[in-house]
Amino acid sequence: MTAFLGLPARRRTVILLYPKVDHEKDYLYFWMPFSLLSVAKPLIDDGIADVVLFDGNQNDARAWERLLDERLDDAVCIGVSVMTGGGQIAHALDLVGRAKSRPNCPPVVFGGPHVNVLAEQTAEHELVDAVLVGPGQRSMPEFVRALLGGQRLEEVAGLIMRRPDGPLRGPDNPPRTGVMGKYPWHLLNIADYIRDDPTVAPRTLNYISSQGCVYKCQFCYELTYQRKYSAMAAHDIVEDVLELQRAHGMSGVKFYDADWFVNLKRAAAFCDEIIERGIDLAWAASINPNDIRKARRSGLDILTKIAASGGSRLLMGVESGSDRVLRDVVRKEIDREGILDVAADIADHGILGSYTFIIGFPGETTAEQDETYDLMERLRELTPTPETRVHLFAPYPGTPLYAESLRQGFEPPSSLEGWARYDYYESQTPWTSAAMVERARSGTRMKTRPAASGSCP
Ligand code: B12
Repeated sequence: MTAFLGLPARRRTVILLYPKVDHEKDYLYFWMPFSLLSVAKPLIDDGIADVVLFDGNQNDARAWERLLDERLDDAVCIGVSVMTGGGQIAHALDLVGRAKSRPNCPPVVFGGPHVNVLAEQTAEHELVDAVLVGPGQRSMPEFVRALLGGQRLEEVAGLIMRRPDGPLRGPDNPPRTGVMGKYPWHLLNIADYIRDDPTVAPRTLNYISSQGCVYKCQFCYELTYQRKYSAMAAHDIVEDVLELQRAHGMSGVKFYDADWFVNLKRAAAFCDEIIERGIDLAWAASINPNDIRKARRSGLDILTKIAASGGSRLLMGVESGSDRVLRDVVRKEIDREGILDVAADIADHGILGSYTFIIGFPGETTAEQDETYDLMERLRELTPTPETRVHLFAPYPGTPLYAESLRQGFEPPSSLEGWARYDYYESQTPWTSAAMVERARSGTRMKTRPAASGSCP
């Protein structure tokens, strides 16, 4: 049916590739690639394949060539994770090109946030044999089974594959992810990822305990999850945290969920269990300001629980200081006064607020930008002094503000190669001037160790 099927049955290894992310010079916070840990887990748990995981943030191209020397003969496929921006696509194409130049290269399948929004365009690239749209927990085992002859390719959820007579498409891959947690840590050298994070603890690791988000921020990729939310139970997170403590001496955990507090009962149960079991842990997580207001409305004193259980920092996208932008452009479901109120509450509990802003929304006026910088100053009057980080608005495909940006004259790349050059640190829109970029950079003030230039979201 296709050249892929009929791979020698002895091939039993899936190579997973997380390409390097280019960041500020000497950026330290490269964290474990949970995208691929999530994809690897069912392959291993269900005995479908052995997995090797190559993290380009920890290993260079020579290490990749060595891995190919050793494992390519045995590989059933190479799975690549890419997000838009950050140079990942360029690194992916370089490393996949090296694999493809070898005669024994198996099919290469791309997945991840970029694929989830620009699947067709990605699938057109000559180095890409197939793409899998959506969460990989379900699609990747099906794809590997199909390559090994146990399933038909057209049954693989989320599949798009180029063929001479038009693309082959599998059924939709639903956005709810299901399985999470108890990640296959043995695929990584965990010690390489432990960071001395001044806002959390000297031995901090990252962790993902949920996927999806229920809010509607108009610039955000999470909308592609269609507001479907999957999350681990509180007790399972605690058990995983304890395992990382026991095995690796981890003293702090930084949750990188899109919004760790979507399920407030889960958040409260996590805090309670940490307190009741006397677990010595510092932790940080992402939060939407409305989560705190929801907790208040239901009589849940979530901030006290967070502080009492070692929660040291809350990361919150504030986005703008202008009520018009918050309401009409971002749809943040909160106004400037509401944000100040929530931020004051966070500070009053002794928790470090880390607030991110976006400058350069389509249609945003200079006066509205001034309001954003003014809000930053107001927030910095709080104690403990919050961190602030300013991002330049970059239109990300698949979001409502991307469509709006096109209407206002933004010209997007038209190929995977074009997206490979999409640099999020530089202005991407015709309405963002060099002066705006300079001013945005001066708004970022983060707490980093002296040795660590570069700041961490
Ligand atoms: C950690 C993180 C980073 C880390 C990098 C990761 C690392 N290991 O070091 C850092 C901090 C470096 C980073 C940087 C950036 N990031 Co980032 N990051 C994240 C974050 C917070 C978590 C990623 C994660 O682990 N998710 C959990 C996993 C399980 O989900 P996942 O990655 O989506 O993977 C699932 C599916 O996509 C799919 N899948 C993924 N890979 C593969 C591969 C195959 C083969 C298959 C089949 C399936 C598959 O299956 C997985 C399981 O369901 C996400 C937001 C989020 N919570 O997801 C943003 C996110 C991925 N980042 C994003 C972006 C845009 C960036 C930046 C480019 C810009 C920015 N705004 O921050 C920068 C790069 C800076 C630069 N130099 O330009 C966007 C991507 C949007 C897009 N269209 O691609 C996200 C989604 C945030 C957002 N809401 O906008 N990031």
